[in-house]
Amino acid sequence: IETIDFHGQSALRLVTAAGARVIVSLHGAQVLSWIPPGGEERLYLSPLARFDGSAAIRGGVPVCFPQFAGLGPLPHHGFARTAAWSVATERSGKDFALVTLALSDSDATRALWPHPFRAELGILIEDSRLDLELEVENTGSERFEFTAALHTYLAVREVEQSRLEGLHGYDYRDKVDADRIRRDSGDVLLIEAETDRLYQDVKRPLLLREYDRSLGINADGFPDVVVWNPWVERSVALPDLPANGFRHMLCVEAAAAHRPVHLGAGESWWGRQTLVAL
Ligand code: TA6
Repeated sequence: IETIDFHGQSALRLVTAAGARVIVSLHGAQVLSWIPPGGEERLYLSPLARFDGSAAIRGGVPVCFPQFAGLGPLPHHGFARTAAWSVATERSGKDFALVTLALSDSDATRALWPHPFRAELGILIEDSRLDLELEVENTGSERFEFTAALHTYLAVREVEQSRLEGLHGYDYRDKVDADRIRRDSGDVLLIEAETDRLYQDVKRPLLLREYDRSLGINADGFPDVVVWNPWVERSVALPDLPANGFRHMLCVEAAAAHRPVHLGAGESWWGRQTLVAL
């Protein structure tokens, strides 16, 4: 585990003896690269991503907290992804590397959201697995609620040739169709148009299949799954995504968004997302 400069930002690089590697920026606790043993990048990071702190970084795994998307009055996806996190713990062994980053309330967070809290993101690589665990503790004396997500940008060779399995039969809220509730009826989800869906209470694992590789997507504590691809027109509206960027990414997000999480004084919650390169 070493500290590096990544596009002008302070970041940590984790490496295991088997050759797995991760880069995580302290800006937003955002994982920006994950290469399992074998050498292929499995997260999408936009070549036009901005690293000057003026915006969230387009790609990797933004941490959405304490608000998912526009579900409340806070900035889109909350403030955790644009905050400076600090290193809480670092551990590594023969086969694994683990860091935990932490964010607590400050004048800046309380100006937006008046609650004392401590959030931690644990990042673990072991063999072909990446585990991200978000823990939130209510360190104040009053109850609060939040929504959250790990907004994972998966790298795909060609999104139209990718198949996402495991969502069959689940209800989702369709943001590209006036937030209508629909039920997924296909055996696999194919991305052939703008897609922005919040699937509710999904049993995992999911499987993302490409013609020559697959990815297992598991989660615990995050009941919901968001699937997002901006497709052609919406990509044009995103200045930090190249025109053909949408072809090489698919967001499959672990979320607690359909129902907010309620935390009483002193209580904590955690949710974990596990990716396994296959
Ligand atoms: O999680 C899906 C989503 O909320 C989409 O609606 C889309 O706007 C995306 O996230 C990206 O949001 P951002 O604020 O990073 O541009």
